[in-house]
Amino acid sequence: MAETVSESVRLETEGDVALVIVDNPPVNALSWHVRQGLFDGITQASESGAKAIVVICDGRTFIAGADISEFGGGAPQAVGLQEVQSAMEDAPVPVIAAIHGTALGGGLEVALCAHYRVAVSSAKFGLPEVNLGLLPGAGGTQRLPRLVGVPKALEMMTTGRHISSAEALDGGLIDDVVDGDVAALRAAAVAFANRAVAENLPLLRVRDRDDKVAEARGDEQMFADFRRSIARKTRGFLAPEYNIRCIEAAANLPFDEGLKVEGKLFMELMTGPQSAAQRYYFFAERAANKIPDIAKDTEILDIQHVGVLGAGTMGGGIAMNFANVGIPVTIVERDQASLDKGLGVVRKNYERSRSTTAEQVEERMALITGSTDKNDFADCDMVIEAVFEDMALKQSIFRELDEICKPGALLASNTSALDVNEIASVTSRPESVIGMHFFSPANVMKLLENVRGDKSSDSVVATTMAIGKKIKKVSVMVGVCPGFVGNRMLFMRGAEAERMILEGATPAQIDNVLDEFGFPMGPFSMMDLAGLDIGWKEETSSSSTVREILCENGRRGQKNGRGYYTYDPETRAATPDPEVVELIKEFAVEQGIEQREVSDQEILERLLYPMVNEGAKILEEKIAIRGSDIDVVWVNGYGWPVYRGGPMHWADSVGLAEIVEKIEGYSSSLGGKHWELSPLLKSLAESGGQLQTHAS
Ligand code: T1G
Ligand code: NAD
Repeated sequence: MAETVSESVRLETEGDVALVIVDNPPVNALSWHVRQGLFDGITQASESGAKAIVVICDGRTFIAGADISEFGGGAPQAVGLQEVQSAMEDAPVPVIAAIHGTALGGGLEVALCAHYRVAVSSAKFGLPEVNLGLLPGAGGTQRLPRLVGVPKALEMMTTGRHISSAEALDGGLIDDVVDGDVAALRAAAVAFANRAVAENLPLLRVRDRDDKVAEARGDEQMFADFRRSIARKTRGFLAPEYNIRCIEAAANLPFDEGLKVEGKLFMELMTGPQSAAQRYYFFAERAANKIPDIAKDTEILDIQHVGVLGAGTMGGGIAMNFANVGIPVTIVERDQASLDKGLGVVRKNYERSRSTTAEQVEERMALITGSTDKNDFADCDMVIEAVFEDMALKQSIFRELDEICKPGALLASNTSALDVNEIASVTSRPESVIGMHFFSPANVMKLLENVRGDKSSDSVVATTMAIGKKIKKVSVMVGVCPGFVGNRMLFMRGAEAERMILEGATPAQIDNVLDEFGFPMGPFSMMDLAGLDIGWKEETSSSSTVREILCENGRRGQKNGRGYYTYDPETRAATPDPEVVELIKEFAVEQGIEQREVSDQEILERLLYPMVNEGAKILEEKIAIRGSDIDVVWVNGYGWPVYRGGPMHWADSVGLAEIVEKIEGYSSSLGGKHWELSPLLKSLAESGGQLQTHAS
């Protein structure tokens, strides 16, 4: 017989065992009523004469953490997590945590306060707070290393990685694993509880364990080595270092002292801009999945066989995404040589990947069938075109696909900037045509910019979002305009970058400004990586741009070791090249442009404010559904540092009034379309509105 304790927690009994059951969909987050219910439930069960207590959850997962949506405040007063945890740890009878789905963050911290942990074999465990710019603030930094040891705790807490049940059992995090579903878990946990009573097993409090942390006590070298090993990957992020400091405290201080260190560092992060940005971004990525005018029950096409046209830079990577999730792919090239080259690159990429076993390489290669005949697309459910960026070529291709492909097949173009409506207009089924803009390397980059045509059907729109999730991409739906969202804003940044090198800033100076800001690389390193000669033809070159002049001087970028930078043939390290600065200076003189000192602050404003302005125009034109979608595009597709939230969130944090004033200044001093102020930006600045929450 169940007894309700709070709106999301109930008590049940099975013999001598009391079960405290949490039911707070979708992920049993530790909302105030869950904490209150857990505390009241554990207390009641402890006083009920029950000989043991099992904490278990309904739904798809054990507690997946604190309720992030409550961090902004406003939730009703309720007991804190520490009260819940003390009630569990200090209970007079064995407390067993029964885990399925994902025990994450505060959820794992609750489980660490049980005396024993039992899980289903499919369960996952993690302290991913670092991905929210935080650290585990409910004792996890002190209890996890006491169970799994310092090295594992360091790795888990600075990566946020979810580990499997097998790894958790092996590492001492859990005590038993059972195959099956929640019902099997409940039975196993009750049996474990009864055995604990029968065998009078000790009430093990993790906080009392010391052996695992003692191994690292005073071992400064180990911590220094670990810091060095993650320095490059965590550059600019505060939270990883704060997590390490807490684990150092766990190794070197008594439990309660360590808990104080954790509490202090947690609040520093919680009240700082980085975590605010990363928590905003957590919900932004989930919001991007939702297309307001597409009904939840819209038909999703069943994609069992995919076709990819073109096995060049993009085609090969696109095919890998589908093979990686077990979907057969037919990839078609214009001739055998191009096909062999493309498939060769795919195999090499698989063989190079550390996460792919030799057996998996063969499995995935077996799912990719090469051909030079487009008729082999006849029974594909979806075809993605990735041939040269040329409208006439793409239109002739779509005319052919319209003939070849079965009715209802989804026809997508990977164009990076061309008009998807124009491509669709040459077919008899524009409702089946849409843009699916992957990013290079397509098997690595997480972003998928889906480009909705005027006639793309609801089912085609919903299917591209669903298939994006299936191939583990972060999908964002955007409208048709030149360059869509990402490239369109990038063009504005590029225009100012090219202007400033003529005014006296060097390519290295400009790249360093973005490097400091947190981007993986600046515009000039990016151009060198992509190749300076993309779209360049020697016979028509006329020294009319810096890029043409560099190409005319034999500079192609990284591919020939000379571009805006010179590259070490062994290490690929880039060195600023005074010859390039000289070439730019000469061209500036020819253009009558006087060179001057350009400050880093001016460079930052002139690179990022035009992007913000263009983002606002994109919202005005309803090309993006909401401001936060623009941030998801930039974080996942263009390396915008997530601890700054994205260009819209960042602009709001700088202050829109400040940015409007600067844009008006640059517009009158520099001119150019990209400095024409967006009316939306102006009105939001005046009304105190925000870009990140603006829904178009
Ligand atoms: N709080 C509030 N809402 C949450 C949530 C959370 N912790 N986790 C998920 N949701 C919502 C999410 O917004 C979405 O809502 C729905 O649940 C499904 O999520 C004290 C301080 C669990 C692996 O970082 O990693 O504990 O969009 O689409 O792909 O130390 O969600 O449907 O309206 O992601 O199946 C630590 C965060 C918190 C885990 C499921 N915990 N969540 O993935 O579904 S900080 C985390 C996830 C903390 C303590 C600290 C994933 C998931 P909507 P979803 P999914
Ligand atoms: P690429 O030149 O590397 O590859 C294009 C491939 O298409 C070549 O292998 C070519 O042989 C093949 N091809 C050309 N005509 C064909 C035909 N009629 N039938 C079959 N195959 C044919 O180009 P890419 O970089 O892979 O770009 C492909 C598309 O993806 C373009 O629209 C581009 O704008 C877009 N895109 C490129 C990038 C990038 O970073 N390279 C990123 C996103 C989108």
